[in-house]
Amino acid sequence: MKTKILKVLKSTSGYVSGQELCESLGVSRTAVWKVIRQLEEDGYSIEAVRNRGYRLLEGNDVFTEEEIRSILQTKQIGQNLVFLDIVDSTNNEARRQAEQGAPDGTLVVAVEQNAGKGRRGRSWISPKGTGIWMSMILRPNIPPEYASMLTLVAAMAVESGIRQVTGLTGQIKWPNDVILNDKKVCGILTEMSTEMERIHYVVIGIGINVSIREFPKELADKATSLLLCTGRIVSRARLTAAVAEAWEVYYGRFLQTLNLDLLIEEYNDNLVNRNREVKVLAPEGAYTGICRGINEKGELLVETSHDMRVVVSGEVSVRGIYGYV
Ligand code: BT5
Repeated sequence: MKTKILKVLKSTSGYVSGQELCESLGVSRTAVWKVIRQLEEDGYSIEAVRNRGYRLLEGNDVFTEEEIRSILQTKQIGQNLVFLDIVDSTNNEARRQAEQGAPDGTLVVAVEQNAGKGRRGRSWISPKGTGIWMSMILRPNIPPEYASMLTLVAAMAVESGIRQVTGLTGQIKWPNDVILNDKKVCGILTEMSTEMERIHYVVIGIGINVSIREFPKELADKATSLLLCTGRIVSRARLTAAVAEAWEVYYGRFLQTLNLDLLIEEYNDNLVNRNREVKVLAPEGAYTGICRGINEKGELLVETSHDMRVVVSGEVSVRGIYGYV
């Protein structure tokens, strides 16, 4: 019945009265209403107006396993798709699945995380139904020290996915943030398990704020969402697919050279703060310099008044002089 009601709503541009639906399906008004509620829970926006009926609004954000599968056009990422309503952290789940032998390219997606993680023990807020909280499992045959470059590749894929789906051009804040309107719309967390000098698996966690309307006070001036930037509801399923597809393109280029040679120019074009003054917060002390872009290993070059410093991700934060970016 759900599919039938959905079909009627999709094929009608105006309102469909509850009465019509009841008669054509031979069910009660309450039954119809219940299905409408289920469709809304799936992510369809349905307007209900007294004496006129129901109308399907555009800009739906249906986020189900079937919806993602029906859009995804990747060779590998998400071919094994793990879709969860709620999880502690998709990175944790991906690690558990990887330990159980989940294949290269497995994608773990959740509607909600109740213990989303940032780097260095920080937390990532991931409210239900308002973002893409996902992790990819990769099993690349590369030395462990190359893995930090994958975070940069993922940031490029996210920026490209957002651009394709919304038309907005984002920027990348080295090493793991994607920025829109000078605020963070996406964060990336790369974790790995190594054995000897080999990578056992890498998990790349991606959090994209899609329809968060309001952030906690302490994040309000540095976090944003696609809804806040576009005023529109963006389809999480389409964006998930677009990011996964873009990932395969950029990752393919990375694998050709095992460095960022083929990506560096595009990366630096999108790098926030390029040729501007930045403050580097390193464990041995803070210093300022002009950000000159990344090198082929994904390290950030910062020119101080004395020399060119090479900043390696890890314990370092880079800030603009005036605030978050
Ligand atoms: C990150 O850490 O930016 C990595 C975030 C990775 C999240 C994804 S979601 C799917 C997967 N599963 C996980 O458990 N994690 C990954 P970091 O650079 O350390 O930034 C964390 C900081 O960003 C926090 O301390 C807050 O200040 C801020 N923050 C928290 N939630 C945010 C949000 N939703 N949007 C923007 N900023 C946020």
